[in-house]
Amino acid sequence: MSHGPSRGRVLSAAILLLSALVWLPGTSTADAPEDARPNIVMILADDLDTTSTPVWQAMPRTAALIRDRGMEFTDGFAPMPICCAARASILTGEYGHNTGVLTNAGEVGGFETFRDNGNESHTIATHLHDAGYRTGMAGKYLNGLEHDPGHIPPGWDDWNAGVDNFLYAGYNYTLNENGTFVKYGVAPKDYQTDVIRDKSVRFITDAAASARPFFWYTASTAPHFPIPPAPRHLAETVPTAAPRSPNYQEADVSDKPEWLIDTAGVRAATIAATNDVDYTNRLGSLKALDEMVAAIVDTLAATGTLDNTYLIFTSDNGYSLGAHRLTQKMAPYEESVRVPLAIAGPGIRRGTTDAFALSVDLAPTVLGWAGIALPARIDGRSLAGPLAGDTTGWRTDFTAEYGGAGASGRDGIAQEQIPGTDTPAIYAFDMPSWVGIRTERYLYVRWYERERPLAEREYELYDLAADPYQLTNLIKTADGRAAHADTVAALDRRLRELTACTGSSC
Ligand SMILES: [Ca+2]
Ligand SMILES: [Ca+2]
Repeated sequence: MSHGPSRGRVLSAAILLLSALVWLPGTSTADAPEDARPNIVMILADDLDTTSTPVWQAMPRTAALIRDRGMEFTDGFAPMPICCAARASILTGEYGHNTGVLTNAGEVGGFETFRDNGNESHTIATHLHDAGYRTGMAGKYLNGLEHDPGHIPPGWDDWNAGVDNFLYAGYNYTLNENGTFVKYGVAPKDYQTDVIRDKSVRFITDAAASARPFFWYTASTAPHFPIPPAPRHLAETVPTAAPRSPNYQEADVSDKPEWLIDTAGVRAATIAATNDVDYTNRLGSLKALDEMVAAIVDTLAATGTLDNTYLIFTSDNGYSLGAHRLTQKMAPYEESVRVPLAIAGPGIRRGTTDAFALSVDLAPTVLGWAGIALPARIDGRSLAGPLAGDTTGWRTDFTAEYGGAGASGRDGIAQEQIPGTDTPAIYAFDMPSWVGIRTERYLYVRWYERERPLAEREYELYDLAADPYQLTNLIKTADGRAAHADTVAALDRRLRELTACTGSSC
């Protein structure tokens, strides 16, 4: 037995209307309001520098859809300028000296160190998930996940992490898709950034249809070596020489620390042979990344969620395209530590700011948007002030740290090369550990932090007002040290504070 559906609907509507008229506001639990908390999409590039690479020209859609709709941080920094350490800080809002992750592998690096130190219990994902967010990711998690490819950290509802280093090649990689290993091949449709794009579109489409707010973390390895351009972009990717800035293949490195002096020749030869090819590939691979950003924004718009979604575009760390005879990252110099950062979303001003924004600030910013009280252990601070145009009392310095195992070590960047390329020559590109402090005027660095006793370390000081390309270390000589003794003493004091900081003391 049944009655007519239209009659049923009329009856339901009448009951709802009656309820609204009779019930007092706030007494109804039968019809819970939709969760109005904002959605958050974090788009991470890999090794995308902003010092030498013209990021926004290379990514015009990202410029139009995120930068021009929001705030660009012209002083965005990665204080732990290597993939795993940087990502650890993004996920937790903590410095490397607190996550215990200062490089990609070894006792102070890698996924296993991150997990074994207990960091996975308090990430951006667990905080949001515990607060009711639907969370998901696709792409690169942390270097070393290949050692436990079945691992799915807490806090993620939708997990699509690369579990081998073929991810960097763009093809032939395997993703752990919520517990199922899915192998991708070499067809154009398998191109990594496009696969991650499609997973982004699917997650956002599904999540937008549910009542819960969502957090999506997308981490293609573009433009990290050696990902090629997508097949459709190969023809238009013409050989392009990397920019020759004043510090490109720095002629006189006698002011630099010992490891750089010792390896300057082989480094310069490598850059001469590979740098422009690398740069060309990087620009080509950014095209698909740019299209992914557009696809994400299109999907947000199509699902009616764009106006209530925060979009973050940034990179884990920068990259040296021949500056100081360096390739890769890890260095305390501008090319390694500067990253692009643009954020758009509800209430955010349009424009630019030169407030120092750090990767440790992303987690507290996101938690703030979600209305989650900041845990005391978080070292970064919410960017809400600068995003609203208010930089009153904002930080004027920060510490940076790297914990690699030095030129002869097997830790560091070698661990993130694709299988078959981990030759001894590549280990030579690693560098010793360091800690540094960056103020608005100075960069002060202490080298060999983990390799040598304090009395045997080496130091650098650059006056960025006079020497923005960091060509002259002011304290290489005894005369220089005497002339800058007061400056060094003050920076050294502050460095000691910051390298031991935790929570609000950062
Ligand atoms: Ca990276
Ligand atoms: Ca020099």
